[in-house]
Amino acid sequence: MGQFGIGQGVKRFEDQRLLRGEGRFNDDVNLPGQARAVMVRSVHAHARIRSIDTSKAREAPGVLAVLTGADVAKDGLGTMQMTLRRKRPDGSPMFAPPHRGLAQDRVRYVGDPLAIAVAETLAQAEDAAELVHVDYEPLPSVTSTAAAAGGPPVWDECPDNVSNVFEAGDRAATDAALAGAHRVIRRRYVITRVHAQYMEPRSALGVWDPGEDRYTLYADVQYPHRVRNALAGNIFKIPDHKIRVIAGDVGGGFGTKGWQYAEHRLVLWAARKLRRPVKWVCERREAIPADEHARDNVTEAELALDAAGRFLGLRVRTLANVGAYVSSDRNLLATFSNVFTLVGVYVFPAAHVEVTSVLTNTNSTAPYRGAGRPEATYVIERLIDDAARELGLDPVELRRKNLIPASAMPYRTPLGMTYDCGDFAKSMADALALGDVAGFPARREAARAGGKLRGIAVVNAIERAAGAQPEFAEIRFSPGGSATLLMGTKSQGQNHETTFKQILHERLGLDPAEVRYIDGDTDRVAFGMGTMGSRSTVIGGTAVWTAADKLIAKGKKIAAKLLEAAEADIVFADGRFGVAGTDRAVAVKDVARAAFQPAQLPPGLEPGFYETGTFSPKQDTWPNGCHVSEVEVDPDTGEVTLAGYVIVDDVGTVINPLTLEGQIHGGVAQGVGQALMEQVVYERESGQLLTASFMEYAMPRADTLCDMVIESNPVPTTLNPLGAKGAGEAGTVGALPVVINAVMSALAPLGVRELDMPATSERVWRAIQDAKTMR
Ligand code: MCN
Repeated sequence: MGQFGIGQGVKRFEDQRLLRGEGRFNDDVNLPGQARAVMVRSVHAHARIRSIDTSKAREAPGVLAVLTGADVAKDGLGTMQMTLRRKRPDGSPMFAPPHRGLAQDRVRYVGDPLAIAVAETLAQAEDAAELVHVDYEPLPSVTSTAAAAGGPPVWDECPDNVSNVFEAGDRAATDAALAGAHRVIRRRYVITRVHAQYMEPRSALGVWDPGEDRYTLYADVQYPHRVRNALAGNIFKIPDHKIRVIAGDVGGGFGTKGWQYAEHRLVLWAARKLRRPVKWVCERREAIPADEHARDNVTEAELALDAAGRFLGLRVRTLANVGAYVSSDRNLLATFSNVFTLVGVYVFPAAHVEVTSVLTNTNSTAPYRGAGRPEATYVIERLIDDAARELGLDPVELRRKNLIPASAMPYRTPLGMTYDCGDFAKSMADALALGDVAGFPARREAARAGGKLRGIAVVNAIERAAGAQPEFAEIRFSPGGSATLLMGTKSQGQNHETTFKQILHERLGLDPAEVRYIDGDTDRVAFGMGTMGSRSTVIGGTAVWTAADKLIAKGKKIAAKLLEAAEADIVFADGRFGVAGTDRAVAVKDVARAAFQPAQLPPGLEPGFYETGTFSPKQDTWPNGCHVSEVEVDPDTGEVTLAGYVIVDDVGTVINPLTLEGQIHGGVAQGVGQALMEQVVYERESGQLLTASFMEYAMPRADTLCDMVIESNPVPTTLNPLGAKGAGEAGTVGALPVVINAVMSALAPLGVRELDMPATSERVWRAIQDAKTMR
């Protein structure tokens, strides 16, 4: 409706503030009397702590406190709680050791926090941290996923380093399908470890108010309410109203700005001890050692086909690296929750997947844009291309033959998921046309004439988004008639203010410029689960819709009185309550004002004009899409250049095509980054982190990407009144496989059969040289 309604390409309202440098990021918050904290982190991958000598540090100028794991233990700080009930292969309970905030007897990865130095100034805290002397006894370590089981134990209590095993699908049916198949294609794929590299490194500012005996944490987190609940219930063991968490503007989160970082509890704890605010800000070079990492798995996959090229079964065995600690359920999310999309958009009579989560001397892994879906899509889509190559089939034909038809919706997959709707064949057909796939051979020839190898790939992606967890919205009118929208989700760059104001405008007709937007404050917003799993638009947006519906219902009663008409004759449209068939109407603002004046109200109606909405969907939505990409490879240097990228996606009803495009762009960039260059690398022998700074950790830049053509093939879902599906991760899910498949397509004529990400020029060049010597 109108220029701001659903479906309009509205420019982001928040940009006015952000582009002028008037945002309020966490580091912009500074409080009187604030002290600065610096973390002391392990320099070893694995070591026993013989002793920690803080005496010199404590005597250094300006130092207020130097605290260690022994202090944490003395004060009885708790740990996060796990609710997942996984098992180890022998049936014993999952081994999921939590982090205690500061390591107490052993450090288990490079960067493991073991002390915190607090001083008057940052420089003084840094100096003090350097004076903390740790007497380490180095121990053997293991950082490699493939070598974890059987490597040196990260925890003595878990000698084989296997934390837990997760299974889905039908093992016997899949074994039978593979045994009876015409052909079985077997491959091993490695998905690298990456870091989210948000623009705003993490930070935390802790405050303790002795008058109220209450904590306030300012932090750039994705789920303020759940951070509060965890800190209150698990760490400090106090009622949750004793803690307030405030997240202002957040410069990116991508899944790994989650909820159990040690620094959150440590700054609050130190603030109470010192009776003054304590602030910690992560240095850019500290980020990779300090933050949760992502992905990192090794998969053996088997695809069974009949003689006609129909898929019969899929068997997948994955080793997933969870790092040294499993501090909350979310550390396991990416390892299991989305293996369910391993069968992709294809008909599979049988499938079985087993994920073994292994402990290593590395940072914990956590959900990161896509959280398991890019990994799952990578496996199935690479396997299909590899099968096509091995069997001499056209990869697009092979896909088309096995697609789940739109007529089969809702479709239950052998991994137990029900896709509610989608038209995969149309998305693929549209993408093939947009990407001029038919014209590829000519482009390949032209590239060859210029000494380049050109490759193409077509990939279908599907993801699970916006699952069954509640979300909250409140629409609050003042007696003066102005409106405030309060949301339980937290924007980290996903333009929530714009999106939710559009939905509010669509339903209540309010001018976005006249609506105040609030999120990220547990004192002001009653409830929230937060932003992850591309859930905010679907669930938060429906909560807005629900609250608006309640206001419309109440408004009709008030308007009936104001317009001297029967309630049944009142209709609401375009922000006005009117009497049907007449031009008599009142604006929602006027109804809101009247709602605070008892004399204006029908008898018995409660004054006030504010309503909440809490929506909990019954099941996930299934955003999907087709990605087509082309690359050119320089055979002399191995350099890969992205030459074309087309996406046709189905996120159901599009709320805002402009911001959606931004989300897809960003998501693709993250997928391309991982496919071509990003990687956290540890030295095998020592377990040392080799990629702690941007000198070693390569990030994609503008010239890494190419123009993208993005079109929609929306199939609205009936699972929510908006018809929307999640979108925030869609770009990444398809980008990872399509880029590597395109590189493989370019290299295949040279005989290159295997290549793991990242497709750096060195790796590609080596693959070309190896293929030459094999011939
Ligand atoms: N949208 C739309 N129509 C839809 C769905 C979404 O127009 N049917 C648009 C809206 O503009 C909406 C945005 O896409 O605001 C994202 O919506 P949604 O899919 O609901 O995702 P969330 O808001 O829940 O964001 C989470 C998602 C995830 S899980 C990661 S990781 C991620 C991502 O969003 N992290 C991001 N995008 C990010 N973008 C930025 N800038 N920073 C991050 O940290």
